[in-house]
Amino acid sequence: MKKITLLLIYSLYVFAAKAETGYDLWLRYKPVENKILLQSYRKSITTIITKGSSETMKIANDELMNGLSGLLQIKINNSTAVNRDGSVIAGTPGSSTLISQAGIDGLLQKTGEEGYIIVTKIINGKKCILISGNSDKAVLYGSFHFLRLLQTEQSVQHLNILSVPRIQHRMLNHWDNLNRTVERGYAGFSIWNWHTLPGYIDQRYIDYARANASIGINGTVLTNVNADATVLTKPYLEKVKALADVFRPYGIKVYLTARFSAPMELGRLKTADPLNAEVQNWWKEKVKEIYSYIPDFGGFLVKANSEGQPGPQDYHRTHADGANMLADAVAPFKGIVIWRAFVYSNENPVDRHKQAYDDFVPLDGKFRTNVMVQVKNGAIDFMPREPFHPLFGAMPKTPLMMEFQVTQEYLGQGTNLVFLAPLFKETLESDTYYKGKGSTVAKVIDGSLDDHQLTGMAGVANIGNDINWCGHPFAQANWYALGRLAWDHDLSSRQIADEWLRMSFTNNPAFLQSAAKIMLESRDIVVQYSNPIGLHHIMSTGHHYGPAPWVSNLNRSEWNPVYYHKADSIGIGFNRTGTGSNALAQYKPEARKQWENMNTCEEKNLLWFHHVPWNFSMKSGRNLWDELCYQYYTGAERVKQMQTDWNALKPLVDKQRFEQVRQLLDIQHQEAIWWRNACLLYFQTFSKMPIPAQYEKPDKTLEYYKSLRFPFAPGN
Ligand code: BDP
Repeated sequence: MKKITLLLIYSLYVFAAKAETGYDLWLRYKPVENKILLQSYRKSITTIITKGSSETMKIANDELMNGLSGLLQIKINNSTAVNRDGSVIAGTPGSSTLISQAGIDGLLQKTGEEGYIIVTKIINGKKCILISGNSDKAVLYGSFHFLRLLQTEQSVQHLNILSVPRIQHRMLNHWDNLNRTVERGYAGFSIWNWHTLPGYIDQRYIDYARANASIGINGTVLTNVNADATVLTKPYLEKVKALADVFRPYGIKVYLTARFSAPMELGRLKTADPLNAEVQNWWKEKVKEIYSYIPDFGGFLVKANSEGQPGPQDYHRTHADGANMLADAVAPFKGIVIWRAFVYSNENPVDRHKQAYDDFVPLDGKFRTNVMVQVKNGAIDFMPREPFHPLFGAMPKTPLMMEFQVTQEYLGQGTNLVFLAPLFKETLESDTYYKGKGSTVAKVIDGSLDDHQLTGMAGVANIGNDINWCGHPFAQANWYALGRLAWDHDLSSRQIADEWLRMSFTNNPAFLQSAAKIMLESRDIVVQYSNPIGLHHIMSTGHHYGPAPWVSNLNRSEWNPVYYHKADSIGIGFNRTGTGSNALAQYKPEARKQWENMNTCEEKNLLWFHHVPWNFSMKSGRNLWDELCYQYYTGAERVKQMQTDWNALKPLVDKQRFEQVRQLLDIQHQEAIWWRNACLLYFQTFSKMPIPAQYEKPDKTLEYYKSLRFPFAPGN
């Protein structure tokens, strides 16, 4: 009896001691918890045979060795020949005769450059597992997939996996400045320490590359879209080269943001006009210089003529003129240009929702073949909920790249637990109807609808130098989700949440059930307590932290929240129908149908498209005002439920991460109440209707909420 108690105390002690910082992300390789599975894994996996001498293959080998010895808690040996059951053979047909003679040529014809297979085969009479593809990088991807099978406790008995990425360019966009601040970053400072580069290679750069490779990310834009031309100077290119050299064996290419006026700022030219020969030449020379440092440089990401950035329109040229000039410069080196469609102008009185479409649709067919136009998921700006951007399906001749925001600028920043896969999926699964039913946004961006080979998906990174990379322990899941969906947009949010939880915490079924529920509901919850029923952009201005629907004094009209909600004595919402801005006309008639009639419009987007009377009768039977109250109160209440659910998981989570999430959920609950109270008190000044009696009344005044200031809010 005494012995059992001691054992129990001992195991509790060990558990408590294993506080985790989160630095290891989803690559922890903790011992397999399920003892029966562990035994079967140990039988199925005994030896590793990796073939090929490249750095990439060495990385794959080390990952398999480290991963398997961590997971299986036995010594795994490297070997060169198959002489026992359980050999894991990793390599390409070019590097390994074991692979080239294994009868898998047919399969490898289907995997392209980056796809891979993981199959069970009998070789020399022994049961083996083959991880193979047509490049070393593909083998590395396959190795991470194989490890994931064990991390998530899948069987490895009869493997028959073939996996090919749906999207060619799977990228992170860092909005990192050269002074190490991160625009819209909530996880500390930039991980790029420009000052100590190129001499000092932080272990983090390597770990970053490894984490990205594990989820198939193959490109990274190192610098902010609000670009600084300094990064194109020699000393900085030497630093960029150092990073590119670290990332290359992990299959990751480096890209930079190009400041359009760089020829003037660095080259002392009088103009940056893209049709000017001297300007064109300056870029050609600059590009040559870049490739002399980084022979596989990916290309440029450009924000032009948007929010004060310079661009071709400064010279009365089009976005295509600007993009093509850069495209011609990088084309000889096989580089690409990613030109952003996030443009709007305060001189243009047209609904901001419509401006990018108006600017870009006439340019369809005018871009060089190495240009992609990068479009945000929605037409306004990464809102908690947005209808899909009308450009998807409207530029069939141009490869459109998806831009999601992984950093939570508008979804609770660093303090809220919000899993973004449901948001990403909502956009990807939206039907544009542009080639009939089933013309989803996913099929536009994966090139399948218009037969584009050049395809891409990017996420604005949420990574900083915080010990756990992303600030909120659950924010790592959004980095993970971006990579997984860029590889395969058919994966469900549940599957991604489940994988990430198993690898980042535990395979314990009780934990998984409850934690997955928290994650999967979290995005709906943040919408409910911040921007329900299609409200948008009512965050505080500048830093975007918290609510400020009352702001109306900024000189750019579309930077004022009142521009978006248009509350008045009659109702609330932005009329984007034919009697209003008619942004709806930018969608195909069948897509429009779900929104155009106020009485049948899907309610989650109602106030996005309609100015709706306060007494309008909603599907619930409540009038609009009461429904607004219901949504705000329910959202805040559901955060309480998240807290209760999380607290119940205490015995199953290490102390450090349990406490971090617990405290952050407390903050989130306070913030949800702040959103609820501030918005309802403010909108009530228009509706003049009471908050229904069953709800507890706000304990502070509207004046109090209006007086709040956050001069040092992060990310600004
Ligand atoms: C907005 C951000 C701003 C970015 C801009 C962009 O508030 O910081 O520069 O998007 O995407 O959401 O260019």
